[in-house]
Amino acid sequence: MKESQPSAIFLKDYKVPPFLIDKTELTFDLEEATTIVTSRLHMRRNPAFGKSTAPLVLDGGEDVKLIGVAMDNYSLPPEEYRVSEDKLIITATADKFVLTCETLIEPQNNTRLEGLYRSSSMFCTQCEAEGFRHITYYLDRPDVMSVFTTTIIADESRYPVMLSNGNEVERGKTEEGKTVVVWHDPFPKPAYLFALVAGDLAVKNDVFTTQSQRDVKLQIFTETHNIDKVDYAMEALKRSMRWDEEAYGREYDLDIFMIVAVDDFNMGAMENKGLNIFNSSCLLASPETTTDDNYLRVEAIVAHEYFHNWSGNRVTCRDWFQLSLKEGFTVFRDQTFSADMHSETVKRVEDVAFLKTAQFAEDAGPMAHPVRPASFIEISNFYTLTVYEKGAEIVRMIHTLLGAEKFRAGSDLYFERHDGQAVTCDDFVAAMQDASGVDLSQFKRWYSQAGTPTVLVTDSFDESTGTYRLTMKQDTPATPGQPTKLAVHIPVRVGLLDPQGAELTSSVQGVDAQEHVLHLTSNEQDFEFTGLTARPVPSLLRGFSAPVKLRYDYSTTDLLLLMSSDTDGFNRWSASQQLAVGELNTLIKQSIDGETLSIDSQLALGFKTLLNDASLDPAMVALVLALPSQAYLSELANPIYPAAIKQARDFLKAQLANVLIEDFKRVYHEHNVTGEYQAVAEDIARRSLKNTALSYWVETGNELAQQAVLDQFQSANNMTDQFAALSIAVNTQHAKAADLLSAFYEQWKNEPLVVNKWLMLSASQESDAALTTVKSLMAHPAFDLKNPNKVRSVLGGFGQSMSGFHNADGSGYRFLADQIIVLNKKNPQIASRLCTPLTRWKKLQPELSVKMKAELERILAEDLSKDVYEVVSKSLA
Ligand code: B3K
Ligand code: ZN
Repeated sequence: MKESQPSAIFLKDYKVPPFLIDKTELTFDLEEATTIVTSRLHMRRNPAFGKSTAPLVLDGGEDVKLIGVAMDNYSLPPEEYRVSEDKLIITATADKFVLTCETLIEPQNNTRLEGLYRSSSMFCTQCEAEGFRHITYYLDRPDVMSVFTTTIIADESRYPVMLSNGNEVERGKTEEGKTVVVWHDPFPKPAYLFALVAGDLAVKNDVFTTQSQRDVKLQIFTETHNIDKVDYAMEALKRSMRWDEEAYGREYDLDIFMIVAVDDFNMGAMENKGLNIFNSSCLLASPETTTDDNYLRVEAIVAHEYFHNWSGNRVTCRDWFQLSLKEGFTVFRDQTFSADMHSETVKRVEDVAFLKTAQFAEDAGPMAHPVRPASFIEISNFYTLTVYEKGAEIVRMIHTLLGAEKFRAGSDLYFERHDGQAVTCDDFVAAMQDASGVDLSQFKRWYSQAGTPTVLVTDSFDESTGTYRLTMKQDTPATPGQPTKLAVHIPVRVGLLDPQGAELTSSVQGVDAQEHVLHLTSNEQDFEFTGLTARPVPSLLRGFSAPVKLRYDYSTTDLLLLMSSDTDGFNRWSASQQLAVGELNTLIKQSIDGETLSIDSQLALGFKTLLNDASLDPAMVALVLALPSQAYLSELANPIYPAAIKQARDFLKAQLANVLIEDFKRVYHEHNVTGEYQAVAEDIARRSLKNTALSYWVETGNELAQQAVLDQFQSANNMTDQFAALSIAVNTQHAKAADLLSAFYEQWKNEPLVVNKWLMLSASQESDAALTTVKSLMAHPAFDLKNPNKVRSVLGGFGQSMSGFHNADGSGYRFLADQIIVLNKKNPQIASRLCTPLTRWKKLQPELSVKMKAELERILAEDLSKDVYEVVSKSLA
């Protein structure tokens, strides 16, 4: 352990920067072993800071070597500045000056993948949040916005493509014959949006004509062998540009928009101004190599990064505590875009299922934090589901409270008021409030309180007056550092059904409607619905109108009614999930108690109706048929018994399969999609139902079904069907599963993105030999510890498995901890992310919990990066 541990920084300590940088001129001289960066920073003291003689303190990483520093062309002698581990401090400065810094970096040794680094043969950058300081000394904070001019000098034969933000303004040669390219970005931006790429890349060109009839040049760059896989992303980009004009009135502002795909990237993609950089897994797509889910992911991420041009770049964050200002809003925007492109209900179900599984778990664990955190040790740890997904739910609730029109007025006001500024979540809410006249003062607590509120609902019906009353109680659990909570403003969308499933009109506070938005603002509140003749069945929290855990004691009959009749598609799904969770919890308890599992499943009734209703969207039917995941059941459980969860889920799936075998078989055949592959909603829906039906049919052990899996694997003309067949074979321990896995690898070994899928599936197999498998995967030629996608596939996949990771002897935990210790030095961000499954130790069954905790303690005893230290120390606190 280090002698002094990293310390936290606090939102309450925010101060405006003492200096500003009006212009930033950067020159990169790119060589194979070293890169020399020369910066000329046009600086002045910040009038908003007040009169001061404070020294100039610039941020820089350990990996930046200072060659020289000059102020207004006066070269500073060593006694006039000081270099510490992460700062350059210059004691005496004028009020206005040009600071020149020359630094040396080694991109080829940069395994953290922050700052300037190499991926394959190219140079690329990742600067958010604090990567720019690994390039040169700077005021690396988002409220310092500067106009950048970037000069790239490189050998053109190796790096014919040299890109940075903005427009290319000059091109020439040095005396030694190297090529010089100059880029200028007219929009002031923080350093986190800086980007540079140099490499031997192929390009696909296109043009987008904006609503004001300006032509924007669009370019997507990849390594040559991948350029045939960017057509879908290009179309998605054009759809996004049009959508942002129509839905938000936001037009693109530069004359060129570029995207570059790189193989080594810590996350999905990055919204650098005019030059987005993408993990190739989030950009490349072809029918043979990409599944439907991945197609939709490409579209959503292309849209997300593009939308940041306004929500993030034109209006950015004042400090990193405000991260959700841009991320929550942009996730909401990309979710709405995807809903508009495909099915609104399907998209909502998928997003909510993810939120309830992963974000709720985070919000209930040791890393729980508010959407606007009050403190952090390492900001990279706060690119979380809470900041992104719960942040998007907050924006969605504002949309619900204001209505579409006023929400748009609020967003227009926000962009108009703050264009070119670095602002806060409070500024966003203020714009929404000012434009709409809706009071959001209590609502703002959603930004500052961590934890998922529970809403407990009870009801009563007064026959004499025809009045139905809902009583709602809200409670937000204690979270680290926040023992007590205040009531939040929760919008609850509610409809009422009669016992036959027909939608009822009722009156709430004089308003007659079939659906009402109730405002739960107190700890306990009553809502009265009048004008009813019989006790209704309530359809609560329609569309998941707030990120809460809603508890209402539905009977099985009620749930079956909602499942078949609710006009709200989301709540039909939600009812099916509640029914399934109830049955699974009964089975989990039987398993824990050592009883023989048995259940008279009512779910089968609901499933049968769905499988025989041709009027339904097959994608929705598939979502209803998908039983709650092991991860979601783990989130609900306390304590978690992994083996019991797995056993219960397998048992129920097999039982449903046997009861409904004929329906699954028929639906499988009926939903085959013939003809050329298209990633369109209708075909995606059919494939998803077909493959879900196959997964059940195979559970029965039926020979025809076993054969259908093999046939589909062999004859599929697209990755969705082929990979579905493979996954089903693996997950059902098909006799030929191992053969198919080998055949799949042989077929695709030259397609790294497909190999990643193979690694993930192989690593997450449920088997007692899982650990041996994972060890052999890490020794496989396809594996590379330096590539985040491969690490995520193997170690992330392993962390999801029930039998392998949670092996009773603790060997799964020990293995993961060993890998985290190795990666902690190489790539702290990735190492820190891998800790997530270990942070759940307090919720595990006692025998496993102690073993997991011991591994966290073992990690903590190491010399740790800030990233890993924060997660592990908070988990043990
Ligand atoms: N803004 C980036 C995420 C940067 C993560 C830095 N550790 C991608 C996105 O949310 O669009
Ligand atoms: Zn984002």
